[in-house]
Amino acid sequence: MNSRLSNATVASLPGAVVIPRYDRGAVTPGIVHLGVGAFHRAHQAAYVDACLADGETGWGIIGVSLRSPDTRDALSPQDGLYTLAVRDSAGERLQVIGSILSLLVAPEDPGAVLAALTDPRIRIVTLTITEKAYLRAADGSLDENHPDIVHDLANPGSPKTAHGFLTEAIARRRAAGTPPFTVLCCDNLPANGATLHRLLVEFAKLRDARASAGDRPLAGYAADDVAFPSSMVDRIVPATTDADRTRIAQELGIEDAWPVMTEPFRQWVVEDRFPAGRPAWEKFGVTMVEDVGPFEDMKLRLLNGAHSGIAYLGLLSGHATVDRAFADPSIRQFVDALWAEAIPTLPEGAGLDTAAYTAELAERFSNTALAHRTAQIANDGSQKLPQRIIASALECLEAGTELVHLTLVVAAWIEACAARGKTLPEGHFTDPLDAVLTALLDQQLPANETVTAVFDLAGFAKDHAERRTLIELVAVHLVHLRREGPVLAFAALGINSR
Ligand code: CS2
Repeated sequence: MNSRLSNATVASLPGAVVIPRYDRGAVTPGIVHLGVGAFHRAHQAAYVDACLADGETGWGIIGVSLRSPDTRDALSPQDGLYTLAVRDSAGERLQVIGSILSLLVAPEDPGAVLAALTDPRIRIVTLTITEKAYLRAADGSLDENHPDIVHDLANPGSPKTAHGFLTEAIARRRAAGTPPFTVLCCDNLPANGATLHRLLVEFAKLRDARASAGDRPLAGYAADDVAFPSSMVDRIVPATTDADRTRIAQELGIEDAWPVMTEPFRQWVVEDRFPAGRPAWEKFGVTMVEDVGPFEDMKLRLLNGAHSGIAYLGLLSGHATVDRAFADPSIRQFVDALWAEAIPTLPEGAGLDTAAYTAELAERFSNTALAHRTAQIANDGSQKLPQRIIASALECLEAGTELVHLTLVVAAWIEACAARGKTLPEGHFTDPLDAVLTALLDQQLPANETVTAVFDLAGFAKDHAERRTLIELVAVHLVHLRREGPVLAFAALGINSR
């Protein structure tokens, strides 16, 4: 039986499943995407699929995994096809996405990735590699001592990092007289395009410093001649479970090794700066703007900030999923108060409708069909909290507005980290700082000393005038959490757990 999703079987799927109606064989690659995980496949790949269905042929995607072969192993036998399952209480809608033409695994064959990146048909490189893969040091600059950066500087022809791949490809394209591609960052970082651009130029400078006499310096070219627009991406994408795979296979009548689950909502706001062209994304709901900043801040601080609060306080309260945690009256009240605290930090006059936005978020967080795990969001807190929580907290302190709720999220992160291997399973979530964090938390220092040391390790509020005040506010919550858990921390905020 030909029982796997592929070009050969896609046409035989049940009529309710939406399938690519365009000629995939006529589509040529125009985009290389680094980090071809579930988020990319539920978001950008779906927008590009809509453009291809509309008749564009030059914007197929080559998906690259920077680390694991899992996505390639699942999707290559399926000709890059996979099912997107859009779920809410009304049910599940299935669509097969056809925009990913081929998949590469960087550690297996970095040369093939560089060949794709230097192909003149590639005009855009997009990234969803997660916050930690930008390899920032505690002060936000490029972590020059990271072993992968050291490796990439010594071995430019076989890089491991996004910085190494992009810089080498930019150099090769310039040498070949090929115009540069546009680099579009799609990770949850503030000013994500500018941030990546700055880090990449820092990397190029380090490369230039090691180059032989006669080599053309690259940093100035990367700084001035390559466009790095920013973008705000949004769609909630829980990790696929085996139960999802089984259910989708039953609905399709054939196997899909890696379907992707998501919600109906999606949003993409993109700075419109693509010197080498782009798909007509605006036809399919993408908002093309001059300045993404206000949208990014609103999303990071209201959606992602609340998500982190729900994740850590949810874990400490025994809730495994976002919808369960959000149905807990104490957490719900807390999130409303968190939003009220963060909203005044958002830019005024940018036309943001925060009331409508948070009302919609409340509905999205209540989606019981998603089963979005709190432990999934809890990963990598040291990389996420600066832009989600610390930035707004510092602005509250500067402005002299109320600050008591944002600080509880930081304390809850610390306490949830300490709870692993005790009241939470060992390794329930992970963080790039785990080795040093765990050693510190095992010492069980007083709350104030613990928070100070965590801030040092993670670089939170580094060199900021309000750093000490912020630490003290976080420590008060940590005392409560240690003593009696979220119940006492909430009670101190006037939130009564029933
Ligand atoms: C979440 C995000 O895992 C997390 O940290 O907050 O992945 C969130 O679901 C997306 O940013 C939604 O667009």
